[in-house]
Amino acid sequence: MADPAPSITLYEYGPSRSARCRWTLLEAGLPFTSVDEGPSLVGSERLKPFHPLKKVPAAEINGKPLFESAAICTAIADLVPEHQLVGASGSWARAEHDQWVSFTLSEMECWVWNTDMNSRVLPEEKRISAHLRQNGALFRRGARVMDSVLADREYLVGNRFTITDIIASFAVKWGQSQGLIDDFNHLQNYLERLDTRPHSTLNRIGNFQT
Ligand SMILES: N[C@@H](CCC(=O)N[C@@H](CS)C(=O)NCC(=O)O)C(=O)O
Repeated sequence: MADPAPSITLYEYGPSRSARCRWTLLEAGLPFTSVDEGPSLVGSERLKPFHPLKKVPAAEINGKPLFESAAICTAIADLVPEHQLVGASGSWARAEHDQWVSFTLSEMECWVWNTDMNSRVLPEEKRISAHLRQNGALFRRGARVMDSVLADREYLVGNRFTITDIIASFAVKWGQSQGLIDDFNHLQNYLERLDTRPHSTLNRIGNFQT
């Protein structure tokens, strides 16, 4: 008898990083319950059992809470190994997945997030604008690496679509929304290529409000 489908609840808000998890769930073909109450969900007590900072995304998978978008996407992909959405644990493809996820979050996404925080998310009196230009330069330093890697391949791991591309493309798209990849043609083509996938959530990015 086939295993029962896992029970999955995704706490999400449309344009947030939860879009990564929604896209992964759709690629995985897994049923899930969505809790999306708009921006009021972010920071609400409803999230406390699932995220210690009451952020989105958060998930409950088979009764267990999980936070951090990349961790949620990877856990979902591991539930459906037949879809080959991520390399198996212990494989070199998995090491490359971990490499690109870390690179995306620590060399690219943190800079555009800091810019958004200090230009539109935080209340005006809490914003610090002194390093906005530096944020852009540091994002571009990481993006240039990814752009050159994508010069001769279509996807980041194993030259096939995986959730690594879901995680990375969200940060690339975020950089595009800040005007930071205008001269990176391979990254622009990468976004266009990924956005042709029927389940792409790339068009959700932007317009984040808290
Ligand atoms: N590294 C986390 C970031 C989570 C995060 O900062 N989420 C934003 C929405 S995209 C949020 O909930 N912000 C509210 C806040 O910072 O208090 C992830 O990838 O899941």
